[in-house]
Amino acid sequence: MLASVRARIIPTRKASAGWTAATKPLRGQAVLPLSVFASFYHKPARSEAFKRLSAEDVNYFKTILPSETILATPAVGGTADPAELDAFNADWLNKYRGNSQIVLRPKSTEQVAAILKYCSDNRVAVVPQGGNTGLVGGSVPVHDEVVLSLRNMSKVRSYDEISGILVCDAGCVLEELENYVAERGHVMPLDLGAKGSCHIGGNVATNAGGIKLLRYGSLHGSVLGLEVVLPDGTVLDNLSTLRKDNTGYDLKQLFIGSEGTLGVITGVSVVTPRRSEAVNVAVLGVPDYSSVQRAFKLTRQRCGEVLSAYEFWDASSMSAVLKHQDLRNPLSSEYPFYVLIETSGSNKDHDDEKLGGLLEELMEEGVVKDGALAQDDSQIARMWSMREGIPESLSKTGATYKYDISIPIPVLYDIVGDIAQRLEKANLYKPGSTSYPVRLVCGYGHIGDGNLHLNVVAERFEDKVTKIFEPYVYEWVSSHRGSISAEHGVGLMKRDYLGYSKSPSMIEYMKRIKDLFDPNHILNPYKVV
Ligand code: FAD
Ligand code: 2HG
Ligand code: ZN
Repeated sequence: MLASVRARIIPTRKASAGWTAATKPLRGQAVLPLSVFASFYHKPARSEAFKRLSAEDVNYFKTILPSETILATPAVGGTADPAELDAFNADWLNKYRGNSQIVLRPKSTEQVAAILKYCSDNRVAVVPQGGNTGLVGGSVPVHDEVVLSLRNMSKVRSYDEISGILVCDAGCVLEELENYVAERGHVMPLDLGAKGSCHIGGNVATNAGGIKLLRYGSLHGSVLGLEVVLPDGTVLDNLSTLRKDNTGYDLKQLFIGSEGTLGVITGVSVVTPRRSEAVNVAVLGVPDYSSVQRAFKLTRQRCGEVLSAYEFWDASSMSAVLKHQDLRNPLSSEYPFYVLIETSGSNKDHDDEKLGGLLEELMEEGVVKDGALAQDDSQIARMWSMREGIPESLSKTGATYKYDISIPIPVLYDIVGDIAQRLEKANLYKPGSTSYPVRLVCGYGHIGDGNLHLNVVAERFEDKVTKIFEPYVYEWVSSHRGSISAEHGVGLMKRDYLGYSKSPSMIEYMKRIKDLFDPNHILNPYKVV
């Protein structure tokens, strides 16, 4: 029999509109002091090619921007308390930390263009920032770069209810867009746990994947056009709303996933699919990883055209969620693995029959030990909160090391046990014990896309722990011809490891593209290439 769900839903996480909005909405974690960050990651030396900001530069910014959109500390002639900039200098993981003395929040594309032209002419380094939910240290300054926040550019420009094509500013928060299109019978083609804070511009800049990729594909397919300001102030107006356009090179593709290194995205045109009439979600208890795979194969066979998500997580991930979220296990006992299946179709009876049949078959074959089928929208939301609440729950457990890898599904989970063993051998971890530096090793992710999130939670970020995974994880991924970044990007974290997933000639051409768009290398320096 299928159990019912009684867990409580996590309240919707909303982004606040104030200056401190950058990292706070997702969790109430304090931003740590600068000294804590200094030792545990390799900070490239500051390039002396970049100008050190002075009051003169800030005075120039005052001529092109309204004063309320400039946050500058006394170090550069402003009046802001340096603590006000903490949320822009520290990333969501509290792992990377810059020392910027100024945040600019332009309200229009023209203002972005004027800022970038000045910065390029004067060799002032700039880091574009969206919701600051990135997980690879790409969204925060490394040293004293100007933070260019898109937070003030958050208007829907147009929406065509026939085609479902949305054109909006890059600073629109994903969840707000989701609500906007939902009222018109559509959905955004991507969804992720950070939706309450991340911006559509940040999503495009990172080519975010998330939980709907299995159904709607990547942003390389759903983004129809972009408006991008290049480092010299040129506005590339490629804000097309056409599904088909083969007039030469498709330049927008270069900016999708460019992580703020080639241009600042100011506008996005994206196609939004119709909302499905019938959505079903089930959470299953699975005895081992090979059954997770068998269940996936059968799910695709039985639910093919209505399958919209297939996610998994292990028992350690579940323990963190149950400890830190106001949620209860919908199943009657604990299992080594959990799978979440979502179907979205147009005929409820048809989908119910398909999913019900699949679940019975999975149970009969012993592939699945227990299952819970959501009975209404609030149970669906609670089940998703369980999966989406994993990163936040792990952050509440301690300092979280994250590896976001793509490799063939059959060996995807092996790395989790492998890393746990290496940590145990080094006397840094003992499962279930809290007296070791490492508290938890877990794996979860978008198994339908061949994407695992290996997370290791420790007391703190420190070299002796990092040394266990780096470069080991990257070597391991490379030996399986996988990707060292399936969806989170390269940022600062992986820039020295790019060679594990890209050939020297690919990296050389990436550098040439960077030189072409940003000859002075002012945009998001020290990151990606
Ligand atoms: P930021 O973090 O502010 O910036 C990310 C990068 O993009 C930086 O390099 C920045 O310079 C650049 N950038 C931002 N805005 C612009 C712009 N307008 N123009 C040019 N460059 C820009 N990621 C996934 O792929 N899938 C997931 O399922 C997922 N889930 C997550 C869940 C949680 C709880 C958290 C905290 C993060 C998750 N992420 C996920 C990572 C992150 O949310 C995404 O990478 C997201 O797309 C970043 O958007 P953002 O607006 O916060 O960008
Ligand atoms: C997810 O799928 C995100 O939940 C975050 O991509 C993954 O935190 C992570 O490792
Ligand atoms: Zn993910």
